[in-house]
Parts: sequence; C-alpha cells; structure tokens
Amino acid sequence: MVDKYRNHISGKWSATGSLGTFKNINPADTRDIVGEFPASGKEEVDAAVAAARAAFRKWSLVPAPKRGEIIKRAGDLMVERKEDIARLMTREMGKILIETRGDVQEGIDTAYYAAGEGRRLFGDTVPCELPNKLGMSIRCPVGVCGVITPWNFPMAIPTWKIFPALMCGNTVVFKPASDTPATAVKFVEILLDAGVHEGVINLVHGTGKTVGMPMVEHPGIQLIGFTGSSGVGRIIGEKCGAQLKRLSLELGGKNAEIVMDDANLELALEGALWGAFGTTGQRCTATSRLILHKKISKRFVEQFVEKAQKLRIGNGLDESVQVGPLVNAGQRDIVHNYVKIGREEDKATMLCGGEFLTGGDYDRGFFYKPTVFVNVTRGMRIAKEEIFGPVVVALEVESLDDAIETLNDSSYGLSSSIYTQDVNAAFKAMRDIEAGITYINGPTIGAEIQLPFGGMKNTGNGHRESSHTVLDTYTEWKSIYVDFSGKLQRAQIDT
Ligand code: UN1
Repeated sequence: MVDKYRNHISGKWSATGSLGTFKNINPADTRDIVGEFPASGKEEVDAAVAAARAAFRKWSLVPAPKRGEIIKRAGDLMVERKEDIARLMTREMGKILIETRGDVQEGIDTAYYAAGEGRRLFGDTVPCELPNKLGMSIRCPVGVCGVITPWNFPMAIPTWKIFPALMCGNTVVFKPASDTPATAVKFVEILLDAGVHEGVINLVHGTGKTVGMPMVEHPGIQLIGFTGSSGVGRIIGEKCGAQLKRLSLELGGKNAEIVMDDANLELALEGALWGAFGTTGQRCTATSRLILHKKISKRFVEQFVEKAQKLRIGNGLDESVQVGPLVNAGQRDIVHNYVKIGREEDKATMLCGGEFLTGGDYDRGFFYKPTVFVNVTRGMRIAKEEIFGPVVVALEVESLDDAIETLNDSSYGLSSSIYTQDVNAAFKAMRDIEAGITYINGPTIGAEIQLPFGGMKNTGNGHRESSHTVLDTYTEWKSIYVDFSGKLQRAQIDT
C-alpha cells in the first residue's frame, strides 16, 4: 500500500489533482515508493490563490506577537516530530540522517527566530522638520506570497520563506519540489496544528511547469519567493519584472575554499571534505572549487583524494553511511555529463570518481563516486558552472591576491571560505571576496539562520533570507507623518 498524500487548499485536504497523480521515489532504493501525490495545475493554483486572498485581511489583523506565538508552537511541534520527519526526508531526498535532522533543526531555529521577531518588527520613529509633527515607519504585509522551493533542503528552505511571510501577516501558496513533497506535507500539518488559520497556508503539489509557472503568472499573487537554479530564476525574474511583482531569488553558486600555505591543513581538509561531499554536493553552498596555494597544493590534493575515496556511500538511513545518493536519475545524468565535459577539457585530470556505483544495493539507487579534478584552470566549464553533485575541481594559485582573484572569477557569489592563520590575510579576504557569505577557517556550508543568507552577482536579485533582513522581502514599508500642530505646515517651505 502506497501512502497517499494530499494538497491543502482553503482549509481542506484533497488527494485529487486535475492532472492525476505522481509518485515520490526513494533515490537510495527505487523499490521504495514514499508516496503518491496529486499532480496539480492551474485549477488548483487558482483555488489556492482565492483561498489565500480571502484569508488575508483577517490574518493580517492578528497582532504580530500573536502570529509569532502560533509560529512558536509550530517550532515546538517540529521539535516533537523531528526524528520522524528526518527519516521521511532521508527516504524521499536521500541525504544522510544527521543531515536531515539538521535540516529540520534549521526549521526549528527559523521558527523561534520568527516568533521572537513577532514582538519586534521594528520600524523607526524620527523627528520631523516642522514643529508638532512626528514621523514613523511601520512594516505592512505584502499580500499573497507564492513560495516555490527546491528538494535539497525540503524543510529548512520552506521555513526560511514561510515563517517570516506568515509572521509578517501575509498568506501563502506553497509549491514544494516534486522530489520532496512529503516533508512539505509534514510542515503544513505542523502549521495547521499550531493554529495557523484556514486559507492562510495552501499547499499545491506538482511540477514547476504546471504549478510554479501559473503561480508566477497569477495576478492574485503579490510576491514570489524562489530558490533554485539561476536558469529558472532568470525566467521567473523576467515574468515577475513584466508584472512588477515582488521577487526574492536564491539561486546557484560555485563556491570556493581557499587554502593558504600557512593553513592548518588537517582542518582545511576536513572542511573541504564536508563542504564538497556533504549532501552529496547538492547544496547551493557546496564547495565545488578548491583554490590551493602552490606550496601545499600537491600534498593537499593527495590527502583529499585519499579521504574522498574512503567515504562510505549508501542509503542515508544507515547511520554508518557518510554520503547518500543523488536525488534522482536526471541529477545523476547532469553530474555525469559534467564529468565527461571535464575529462575532455584541455589538461584537467580526474584523480578519482567519475562513475556510478554499481552492484548489489547500489543498482537500486542513484549513487555517484566522489570525484576530484586537478590541473583545472579558470576558463574551464567545470571551473565555472554549477554542477550540484559530488564533483570538486582544484585550481593552483601563487599568492593571496591570486587566490582571491581566482575565487572572484565567477558569475556566482554565494558562499566562500579561506583557511589561513594570518590575521591580515583573513581580513583582506573578508573585505575583498565577492560573496554573500565568507567563512574564516570553516567550510563553505553551514550557515546559521541569525545572519543574512544569500549571494552577490548571479546568485540572486539582491535579497537576503534569514535574520531580520528577510523582513525586507516579506513586508512593505509605510511612512507615517502625524501633524498635531492644528494648522497646515508645508515641508521644505515653512522653514
Ligand atoms: C542551500 O543549499 O540552498 O549553509 C541551503 C548551508 C545550509 C543551507 C544551505 N544551512 O549549507
């Protein structure tokens, strides 16, 4: 018996989709069908938007601290259900249990941060130029938010968008990735159990084409929050631009770890291994370039390759496994294709990996060997394009300036890292690296939710998630002038 999961629209759960159903398959074991989901289309999007619109005014008038209390309860429920959700997430997405637990934990952290923000939501009060007059600014909700999320962080990324959206008084239409819809159902159940009003959160399952695009194009949706590839982000950006729709894009990365000649090499190796192969390389923040000082490059690569080959790959439900499968067959083909491109590039040399894992249980999943290329130079496609898999390329540099210049030679600018013991080098890197996130002596992955998350250049359109900066996406500013002089006072004229 396959579990049947449902859409949630206007306070009702429904297992039927206007386009039939689709199955969610365990990428570590394709015999395991995680569930069957309603394949939805424009019809369901229209109904979800209507419900979210109808619910908006009442929800927006609930005091923000009260909305925050509901979100606090959602965080508490997430704590209670953490283990079950983590196991389900590993089954549908593939990443190992410690990581899916971490993914839920990131959702919990986000809940408690958003809940506290319900008692802050600061604006400014300022003096006015004219006597007996006061100025202040307040944050207002935007309206109906369309939230479109990826499969690599099935809980954390939806919470990054939905908790602040709700806390700010917006209502939501949520389309999770069709590779990880079950975690999304668990999230919506939690929101409802915590007391989010009917119609405030609506869940529509389906593909980007059949559900995502109708959401982007829908005049009843005021804001789109999207995390995914830069290619799709560009299309969404064009469509939202034509409608003057608010849009927050969180897109790709080609993140690098710099290792200087004075670095603690053991630490840098551990960081590189975790950054490159954690989540099977399927993070926007994954380390996909190693920028190595020529004095340590050879030694570093030798040890890195040795460690990469020893990683235990398998079903993430097995606690001894360190690296799970890729999310689906298509993703594995994309990764393998990049490996082929790399092998054909000039002088790039593949030192390990480059193939599917086969035999026994491996034949039933989408497993790929950790892959390392050396002799890579800046112009090569494998040095420039996001691969989103367990593939890392090493580039050699002569100096700190060369390292930073090489790191910055990318159309992306999400995460970055430098390993050095030299405080001057570290501060120069903090200033000069073109990325939204820079780690000193830490890997490129592992952002905490109390700091802004997002990137420069083609990684997005200038917005940040997490921390208080996310409020700038999910609220409109309103400036208010209160004149209690009892007479007409003309700004800039009555001086
Ligand atoms: C992502 O890959 O899109 O910083 C999100 C990290 C995680 C979030 C990654 N906290 O690696």
